[in-house]
Amino acid sequence: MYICKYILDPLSEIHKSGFVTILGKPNAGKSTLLNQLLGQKLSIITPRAQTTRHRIFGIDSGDDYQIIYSDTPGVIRPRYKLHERMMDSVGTALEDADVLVLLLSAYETHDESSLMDMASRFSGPKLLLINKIDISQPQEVDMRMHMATSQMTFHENFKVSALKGQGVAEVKAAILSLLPKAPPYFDKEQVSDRPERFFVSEIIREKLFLLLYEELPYSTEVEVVQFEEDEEISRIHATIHVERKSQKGMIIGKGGLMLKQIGTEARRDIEVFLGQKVYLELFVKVSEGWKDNPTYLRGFGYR
Ligand SMILES: Nc1nc2c(ncn2[C@@H]2O[C@H](COP(=O)(O)OP(=O)(O)OP(=O)(O)O)[C@@H](O)[C@H]2O)c(=O)[nH]1
Ligand SMILES: [Mg+2]
Repeated sequence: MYICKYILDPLSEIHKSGFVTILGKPNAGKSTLLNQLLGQKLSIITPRAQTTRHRIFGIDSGDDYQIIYSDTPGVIRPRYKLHERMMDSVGTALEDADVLVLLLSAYETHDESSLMDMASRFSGPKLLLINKIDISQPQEVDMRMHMATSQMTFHENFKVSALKGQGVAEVKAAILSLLPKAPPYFDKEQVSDRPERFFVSEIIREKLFLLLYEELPYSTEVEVVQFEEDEEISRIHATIHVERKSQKGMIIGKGGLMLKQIGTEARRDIEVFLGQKVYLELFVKVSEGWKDNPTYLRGFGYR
């Protein structure tokens, strides 16, 4: 997505705005960091890798600033067209960025060579965050920091716990100091570029990732097919797409129990998100091989 940057107006003399991309491997804590920076739950979070599949704007506005964060999918080597689309969205988020936040987990180890290559190609200011310090050995944290700083130059380095919020205020202060002078790009009340129905589908997907076993969540996609809001209640119909027929029964579960649990837990969170009562109906549909099918992927919002 190309974002047209505003022509400066007199306001921009005192107002700062910019795009900040959070980059890292799956599970590093990018979505946790975004939510912590925003002070609200926008992105879904699960202990499983590859939870985030889309670039998501999280917008933090103050009187004289607007920070537009991009949460991004974790950097992986693509195995399906789905992954290719996910990595394309990471590439675009890097192209648009004024500031890059590179988030490395001190707790897990990955092959980070492609991630470090991407980060080193970014020519703007970079912040290095070593995350999960609450559960990591100090030597491990220092080693990760040394490994990254020996490969490229960062404007500033931080040791953080995105989960506990440790060090996050300092990161925001550093971001504010690096933002260019510009007027706001979005309405100051806006928290994301995505509509409510996108977050509704994400909440359902979060429950699939939390409740389903092994590789099954990776075969699922959620599509909100009907979303009607009135003053009293939101009526939502969503389809859970699976790749193969055999997976359909596993999602529905014995006596429909699994689907019921997914629905109950999702509805509870959607009610909190929308601030009103929700009637949620879930269907399961086989969309053979959707992860490698451009038509399905387009329909699910992967461009
Ligand atoms: N202990 C601890 N756990 C964390 C911290 N940050 C994130 N986590 C946990 O790490 C897991 C992954 O967090 P996410 O925020 O979903 O990670 P992500 O980088 O967005 O992952 P993908 O979307 O898969 O790329 C979750 O179980 C989080 O609760 C942290 O600072 N400390
Ligand atoms: Mg994420």
